[in-house]
Amino acid sequence: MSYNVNTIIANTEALLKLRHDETLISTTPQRLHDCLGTAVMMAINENWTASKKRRESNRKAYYFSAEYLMGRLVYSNLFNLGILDQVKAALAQKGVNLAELEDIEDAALGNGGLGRLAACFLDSAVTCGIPLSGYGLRYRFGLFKQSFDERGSQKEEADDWTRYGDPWSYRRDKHAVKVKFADQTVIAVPYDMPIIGYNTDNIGTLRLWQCEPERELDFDAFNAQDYARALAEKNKAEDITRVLYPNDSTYEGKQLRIKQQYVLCSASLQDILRVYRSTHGSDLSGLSRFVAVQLNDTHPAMSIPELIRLLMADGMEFEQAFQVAKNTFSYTNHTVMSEALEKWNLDLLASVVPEIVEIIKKIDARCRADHPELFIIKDHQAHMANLSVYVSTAVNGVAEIHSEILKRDLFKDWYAVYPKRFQNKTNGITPRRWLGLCNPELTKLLEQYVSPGFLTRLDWLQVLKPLVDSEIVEQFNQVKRAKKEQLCQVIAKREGVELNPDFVFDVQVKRLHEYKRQLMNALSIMDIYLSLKDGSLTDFTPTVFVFGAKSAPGYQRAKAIIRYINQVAKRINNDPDVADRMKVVFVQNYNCSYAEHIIPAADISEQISPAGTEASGTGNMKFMLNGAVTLGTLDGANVEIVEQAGKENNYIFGATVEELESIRDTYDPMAIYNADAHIRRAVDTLVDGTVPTDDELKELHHALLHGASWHKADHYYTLKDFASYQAARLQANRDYRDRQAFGRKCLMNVASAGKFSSDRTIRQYAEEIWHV
Ligand code: 26Q
Repeated sequence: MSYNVNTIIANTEALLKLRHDETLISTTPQRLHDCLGTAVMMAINENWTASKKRRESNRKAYYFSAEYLMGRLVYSNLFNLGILDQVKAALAQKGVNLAELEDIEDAALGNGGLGRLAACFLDSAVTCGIPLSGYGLRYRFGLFKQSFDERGSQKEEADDWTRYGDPWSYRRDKHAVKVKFADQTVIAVPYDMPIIGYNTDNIGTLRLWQCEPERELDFDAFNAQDYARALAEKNKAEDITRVLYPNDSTYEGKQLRIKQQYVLCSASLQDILRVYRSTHGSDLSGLSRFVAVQLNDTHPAMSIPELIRLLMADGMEFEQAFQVAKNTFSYTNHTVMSEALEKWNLDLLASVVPEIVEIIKKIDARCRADHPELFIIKDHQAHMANLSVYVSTAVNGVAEIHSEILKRDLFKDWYAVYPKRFQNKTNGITPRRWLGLCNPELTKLLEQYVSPGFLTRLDWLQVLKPLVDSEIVEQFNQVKRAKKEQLCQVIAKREGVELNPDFVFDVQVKRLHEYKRQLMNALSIMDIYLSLKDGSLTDFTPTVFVFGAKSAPGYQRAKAIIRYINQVAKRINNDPDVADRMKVVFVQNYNCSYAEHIIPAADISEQISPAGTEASGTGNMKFMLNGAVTLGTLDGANVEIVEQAGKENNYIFGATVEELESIRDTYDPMAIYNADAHIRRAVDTLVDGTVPTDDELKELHHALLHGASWHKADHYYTLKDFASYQAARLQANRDYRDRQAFGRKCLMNVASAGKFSSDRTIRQYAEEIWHV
């Protein structure tokens, strides 16, 4: 492998001339991106074709996911090809700054953790040479763009991510397939994205389906001058893949969502069967010997009845089709929260995909016959998680504690019958994007102590542990300082807030949800602020508190929390009394690319969900790898992070799962509120005019104070964990001042992050589930 940078630059220039009659200098960042991307696609073309050829007749795994949060591809692709610095230098010579491409939009075809995990897995699989292809949906609009208005309320805007072109995918008309619904038939057209591995000629494929009408225009209606009707069919088809559902924690029983899911399932399976037949012949009974399909949560679970339907249409009996499906699919669960578990009303489902309902009923009957205590259908609803457990080879959670909770709680009855089916696959992150690309400074430092090449052998980082001395810590602290300066510039430009890089950077970035407890963080900040004001808190290291989060547009409580935090920020940032000691900034439109700036600059990583609620978390791993300490609960992968890095190098607080379970019915937040003046003072700022209040903030206040049994109440134990959170947070804040000791903790985290490479995760899937 060696890619010729001169050829890529020359082709970029030729394309700019051909398409726009422009030069590198005269063009826009968007057009430069489009042409540079195309030139890279030309360069990898041969390798891509060869990679597909090599895999043709072998056993393969397929990742089915409704979401892929790819982020910005230009830098990561150049980085993985090993030519980022050369391209940068070559362009610089011609007077062009590659940093201009910071304006290019992310491919945000995902909400958060689950979608980003899918993207990290593709990077790891191709880098490790594991035969894995992705199937998904090509939404016309990705996750909305977020801004805040004067009041600090979230505003959403459509994410027209392909407006200036999408050089990173090719339309493959010849593999388009038909997908039939009760009321319409559409064409699903695949767009293929190359997945460029790191330091390898191997190139994988992400195939994304886009819905189009069978015919572009209804000419009868057109000729009758009924233009609206003439276009109606086209719109109705395109509507299906028009927009990503911006919800990441509560499922919505919407017909359009069923159609999205069914297109993903049906089109992908038709495609897999086409390839299978072309290499293995028309007998589909051996399918599962060559095909393993991983379901990324239940969003693609209709694949199970759809495969059975396709096999039966091919002449197979139900029982045999059932066995083939069972041996083909495996299912990953990403949440234990009941409101996120998909349950489809059978009438609604039948109004869209009637044949699928018939097959689900057969599966339910088979299940109930064998195991009267188990069910797929209950109260006229299809439980997609149960379906996925029943018809699969393996079921896994995404962190040890989560996988245990699945066995003990959510799938207790299933575990009793199928104990061997249940596995754990602790999540991971790709070290290429989340260290090599976003933190070249730290990567370079680490290369001096760990052999170069550690980005594909992340466990090598542990050789650092005995080497950590005052000199390395000093070098690490300098890198951290540089990353903070860079972030300060980004934030000044985008948010108009000036920050001091000498401050502690305390960061919580993730989707906004009550269970993630951004509100607890904000109340704690309020308590710190008021304690600085009244002089009771003197031993405090100046701190910037950074938030980044999108709320689902219809999630009113989450939106109220955003507004409150923005009001808190405004109040604190405008108070000259504390200007030298604290700042609060809630960045707008937090996304993958913003994360790449923020995470390397963090000192403290906030991972503060109540134990048992966050399935894994993956942001926690990104912070760890970039040398932040975790301020967190014993939840999700935090448990394994401190297991690897040591409790002494992190700040763990709060109740354990067992403790929370034991107080579930007796939790009395009012008693805590009455007993603690600090909590009272902080919580009351929601309603007492410290910041502008409103009905929704009053409702939040009410909810915090009423026990978990009341329906409008805090199920997330905010007040329960508050005191221990505040103590741990202030401890970390004081410890920071010993720059050597704190830097050492950070580096011990870096050295312990090897386990959290998605290379390790994907190898475990390959060996323990897919057998590829
Ligand atoms: C479902 C039905 C209808 C509309 C939307 C949805 C939907 C979409 C996305 C439901 C859930 C999601 C996303 C869930 C998610 O991101 N879960 C996170 O997955 C990560 C990767 O495993 C974990 O690290 C996180 O703990 C988990 O919250």
